[in-house]
Amino acid sequence: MRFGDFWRRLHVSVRVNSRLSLLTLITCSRHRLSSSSLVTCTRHLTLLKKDRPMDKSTLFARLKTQQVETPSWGFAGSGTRFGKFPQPWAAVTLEEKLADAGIAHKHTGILPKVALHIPWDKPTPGMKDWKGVAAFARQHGVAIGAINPNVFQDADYQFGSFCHPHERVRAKALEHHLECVDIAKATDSKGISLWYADGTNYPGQDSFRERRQRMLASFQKLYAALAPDMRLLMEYKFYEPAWYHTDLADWGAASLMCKKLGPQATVLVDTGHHALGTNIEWIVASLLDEGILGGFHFNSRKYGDDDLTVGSINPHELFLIYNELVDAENEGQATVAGRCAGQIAYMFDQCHAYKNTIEATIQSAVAVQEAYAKALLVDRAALKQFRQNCDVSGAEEVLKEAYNTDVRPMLRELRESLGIDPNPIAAYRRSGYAEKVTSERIAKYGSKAAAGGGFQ
Ligand SMILES: [Mn+2]
Repeated sequence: MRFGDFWRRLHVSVRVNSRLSLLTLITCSRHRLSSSSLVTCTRHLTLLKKDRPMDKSTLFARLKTQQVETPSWGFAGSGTRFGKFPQPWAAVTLEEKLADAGIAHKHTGILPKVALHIPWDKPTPGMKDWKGVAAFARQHGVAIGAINPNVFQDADYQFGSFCHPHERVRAKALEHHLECVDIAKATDSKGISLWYADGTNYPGQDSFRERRQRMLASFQKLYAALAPDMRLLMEYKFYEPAWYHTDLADWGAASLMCKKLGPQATVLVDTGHHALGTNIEWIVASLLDEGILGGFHFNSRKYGDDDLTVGSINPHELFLIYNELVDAENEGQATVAGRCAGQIAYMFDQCHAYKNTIEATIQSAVAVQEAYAKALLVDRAALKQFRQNCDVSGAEEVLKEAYNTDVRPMLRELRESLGIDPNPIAAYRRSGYAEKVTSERIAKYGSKAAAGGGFQ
């Protein structure tokens, strides 16, 4: 290190520590804190300067438990509601999607499962059947995750699926769901992930209550077909494609439905499915407290259900969501929230119309690792003490300290300990996989690979 650099760093260090000391002293004196609070203030200051609240081996052990499912459709071509764009590297067949998912897992170590979408995904002739699909996935180092029924594209579903006024359409939707349960059994998947486009577009179009009752009756038949170790992951979304009302619009509607069904029915939070400004971390905390949070679809959004790369728009929100999850995880088996947090199915749900699909998936994996690592670094004892003392700025500073920690060196070390390149994107680019599959797929499909994707 050059002498000038040393003094610049020292100056920054002194300035930062002085500012924090001053803030803490002001906070402590303003609120006339008790001696125990002062101890906490001092401890917090000490933590800011030295060790983190969690020791390294515990931290690494926790980080090694993190797993997220990738969506098969995230490796396919994509576009917008206005058009689909050629992406010559995009996977078309299920074989190609699973192979790509295996590569994303190889470079990150945290993406061991792939969620399927039926009927977008189907066994290729070489796979023969669904057991063959699971075997093929295993050859690529991944397993089959949640099975997603699709009851929003067939013309029969124009006016709904489980909520449709006609019994014939509801029966058709149920039959498709039951087929998905069979696929889950054949592929050793434990989750049926549900999203409905059901809703109305104009006042008076249909009866809200009758639609709700039709939906519940259909769910009850589906629930009865589940294996004992399977779960329903019920997603909600407040609008789109229906513009007047949506039958499962929010976490309250989904929770009420799940409570009527039983413990195998849980709510899935898709981070892109809320009105702008909604406090998602509060929803997460509430669902944890009820023991009914079953899964996540992570993605980023700026305006609507944008399905952008995780962490690209508001990484602080992602951190605050993970902060609630870690808080519950730390309670272990002792509480409803702790038990709930231990069983959550984490998934991405995003489309990549403008990026290389595998690179965007790797970026998402890194984003959730960073958010989880930062949440693990929150000094929960200090946070509790500040909260107890109604010390608002003190509590906020605890979160800021964790959020502003550069966890990238720690994650690079974690990856090296797992035998993974510390920089996954660079390693993926060096591997030549993108060039290889691009030339293979152009040869197979032409330069305009078929685009898939959709809303979910
Ligand atoms: Mn989703």
